[in-house]
Amino acid sequence: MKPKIMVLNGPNLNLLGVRQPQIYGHDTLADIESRLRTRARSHELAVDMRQSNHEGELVTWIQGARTTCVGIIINPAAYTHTSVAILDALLACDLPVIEVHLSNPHKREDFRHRSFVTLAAKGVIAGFGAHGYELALDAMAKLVEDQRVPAKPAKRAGKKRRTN
Ligand code: CA2
Repeated sequence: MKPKIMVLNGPNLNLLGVRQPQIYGHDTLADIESRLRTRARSHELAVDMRQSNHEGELVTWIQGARTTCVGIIINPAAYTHTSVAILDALLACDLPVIEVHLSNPHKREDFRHRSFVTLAAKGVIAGFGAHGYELALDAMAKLVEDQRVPAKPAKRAGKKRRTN
């Protein structure tokens, strides 16, 4: 079985492609999921993409990912700026986490400038619209690969090896 990446989406992202396309673009979550599946295949990975409008459900999914997945990509939407519960679940899951935002929250209202989730994230991808999810998957594939292949031992100084 291919290693699986959990891709989580927070509240209102089910409206993607339907409302406010000037901010969030024309792609629906289903469009994004389909492109992620194709991209995951090229990395020998699988994706499990989910959306919820409920904080507790996202927490439960994060807890479940601990034993079923090798990484989490998350767009926590508005919970980014409010949820200690999601932060704590991500810290406890002991998996690499990448935070994604369609828009660049730093170009928007002040209250969007603070992210609780960033404290648990290896990195953040923001402002590239739906393409950000694919960028996140590429970054996650590299993290997972680097974890799998042990780092090369540092060369020892001193004695030179014979080459003949
Ligand atoms: O830019 C992002 O991806 C956000 O996570 C989106 C959140 C917002 O609260 C964050 O500050 C930044 C809002 C998601 C709402 O999604 C909608 C999609 C289509 C129509 C209406 C809302």
